[in-house]
Amino acid sequence: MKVYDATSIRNVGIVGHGGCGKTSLVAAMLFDMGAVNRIGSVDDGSTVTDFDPDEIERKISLQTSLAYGEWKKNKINILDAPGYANFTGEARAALRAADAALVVVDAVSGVEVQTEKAWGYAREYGLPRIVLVNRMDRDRASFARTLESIERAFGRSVVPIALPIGEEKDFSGVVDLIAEKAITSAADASGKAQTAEIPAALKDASAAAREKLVEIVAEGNESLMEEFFEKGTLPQETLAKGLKDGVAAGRIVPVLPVSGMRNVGVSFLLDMVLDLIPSPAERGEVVGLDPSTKKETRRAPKAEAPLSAFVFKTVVDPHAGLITLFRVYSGTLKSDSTIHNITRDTTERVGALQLMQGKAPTTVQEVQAGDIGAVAKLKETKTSDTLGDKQSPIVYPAIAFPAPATTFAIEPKTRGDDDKISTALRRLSEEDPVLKVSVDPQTHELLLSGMGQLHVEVVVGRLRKRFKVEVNLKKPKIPYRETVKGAAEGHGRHKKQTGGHGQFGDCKIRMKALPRGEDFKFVDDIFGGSIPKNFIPAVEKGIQDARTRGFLAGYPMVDFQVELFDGQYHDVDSSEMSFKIAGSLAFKDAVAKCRPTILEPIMKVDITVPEEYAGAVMGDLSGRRGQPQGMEPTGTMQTIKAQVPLSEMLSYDAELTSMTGGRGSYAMEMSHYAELPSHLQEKVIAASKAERGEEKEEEA
Ligand SMILES: Nc1nc2c(ncn2[C@@H]2O[C@H](COP(=O)(O)OP(=O)(O)OP(=O)(O)O)[C@@H](O)[C@H]2O)c(=O)[nH]1
Ligand SMILES: [Mg+2]
Repeated sequence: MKVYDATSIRNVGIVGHGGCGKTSLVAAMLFDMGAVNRIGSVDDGSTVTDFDPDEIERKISLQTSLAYGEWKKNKINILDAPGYANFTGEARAALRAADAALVVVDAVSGVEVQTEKAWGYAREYGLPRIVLVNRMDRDRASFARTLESIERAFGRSVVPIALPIGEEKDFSGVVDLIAEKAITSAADASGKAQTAEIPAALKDASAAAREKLVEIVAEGNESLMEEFFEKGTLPQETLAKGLKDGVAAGRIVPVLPVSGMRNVGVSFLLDMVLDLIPSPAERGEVVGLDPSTKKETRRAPKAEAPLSAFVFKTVVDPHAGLITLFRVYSGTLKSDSTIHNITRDTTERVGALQLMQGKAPTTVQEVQAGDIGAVAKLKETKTSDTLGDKQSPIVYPAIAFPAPATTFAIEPKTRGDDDKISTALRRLSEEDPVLKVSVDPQTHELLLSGMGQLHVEVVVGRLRKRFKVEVNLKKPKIPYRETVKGAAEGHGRHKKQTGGHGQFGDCKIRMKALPRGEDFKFVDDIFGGSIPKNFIPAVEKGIQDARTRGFLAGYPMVDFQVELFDGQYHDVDSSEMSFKIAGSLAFKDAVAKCRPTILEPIMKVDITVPEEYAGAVMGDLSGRRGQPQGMEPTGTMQTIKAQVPLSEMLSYDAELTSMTGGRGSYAMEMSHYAELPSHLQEKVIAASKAERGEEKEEEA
């Protein structure tokens, strides 16, 4: 395998809305580059980059995968990211390792929710972009209409660099506006594209489109502007150079039509990847932090520089174990070497280095600055770690993964499988940093949180297939809490006279509500020794124990204060146990007079939907006791902000999908606790009684 240096590599991330044809397009790119000998198809499960059994079964991408090929002596590394909202974390990881984003838009649907998300990520990472209007061969495909939708969403920076020759089933080639020629797909099976004269019917439209392109390119550059005014146009070389600079600066985003499945426009796309996207060398120095001084430091993308590499993904392979995918930013990573994990300050042994063509590895001796590679069996390295040279350390910023929005309680179908599940989930969350596994401290349920129902279901499938454990998913129990609204005194007296030693403890407390979030405060206000000092902690302990068991429905009681102000004791019969019991009796006595109530968790929710659904989503939220907090336009979408009780959001993912035809997404995080409306309190109390009754039966 040839080693490529930083001047002859392009790293592109392919992103866009779910199902817009990214993986099929990658299949065609690989075919045109000669990396595979037939075009893989998503529908029959034969693509290079959708290789996971779940991907093949569901016919969608679930994780970012790598592929590469050689085009005109350069290596093109492709990161094929999933498009579905449930896997946006993967798209972020893909773009983190890329030098440019190919943003794919469907020629029928135009810009969609995840197109805008992907665009936003690419901007955030400062990546040059090319927009591909894909699936041009479909019925009702329209380049002009799709372009309008792209301009509406992304503004005037987008400009076509090619026009389609024919549309729908007649889509047969593209007009290259830079070189002013036609590139048509081959009629034979070779797949080799042919160049030709621009068809007469497209001459005028092409001339007009080229003029627009020339104007936009000249706009950003004074000397080009002068040349443009002088000659009325720009020659091909000048135009190409100006365009490349504009793309690198993010000032211009070229648009071109393509069909991955029919392999039309793909060789032109590969040319444009080479011509317009900066190589790692051209992207220049990369910025990170010196781990000891925390100061900004830089690395040149040169093979001779000290090593630095960033881990953008880890994959669990059934045979090879954990595989680490990395991008080398500087220096050269060599097979069979020892390197440093700078993030964790540990040493790692590197075995055989590999290049990944989907799931198929090719062993290489080294991976140079600018290139992307893989290595199996690193011990401690995780996603977002920086690997490098201990003597000249640098750390690159971690990938900011989105917070999971949907939580399920998970339990084994077979009793006793709990440990197996925990171990398996830990492994799976190493591979998928968006996944969160936790145990609710209050309800003790094992919780699995993901971006949405689909994400969690995929994880459940992996538990079954890879780890042979079957689980049930349930709606998680709501961690309700209890509190009091008033102030009152309470008295607790524990007295028993059975045979020899008696038991005696007596205490009086004042209880009052505290502001939300203050939890619990205990004040010792005993004067004159009515309870001896050594028994006072026992009273507090008794109250602490009682409050965790709650009063109304068994939920922990919070946000109140207890002052212990009086009591009685007996020289012989008093004990810690007696005062603990007295404390809990006083607690119950006081709570009953203090207007106890139930609190529920309220979530902060951001829902992003196309404008036309905003009204319906708002209406639906009010049915969920939601309180709108405002609306913000984001591109052609609206982001609705609201506070909604957690109990109303348990199956929101599925409901939002059906409400918006899969065009909405949402994020959710804990906001605060608020009082549960009284008509719902009765239900919660009844449910908890029923459940505790069942538990007692089970115990008996
Ligand atoms: N007509 C037509 N169909 C296509 C084309 N490209 C892909 N498809 C079909 O569109 C569907 C989705 O294609 P994929 O390549 O999986 O799309 P994707 O963008 O990778 O999907 P995700 O990764 O799951 O977001 C499949 O049924 C493909 O056969 C195309 O150029 N023309
Ligand atoms: Mg895909």
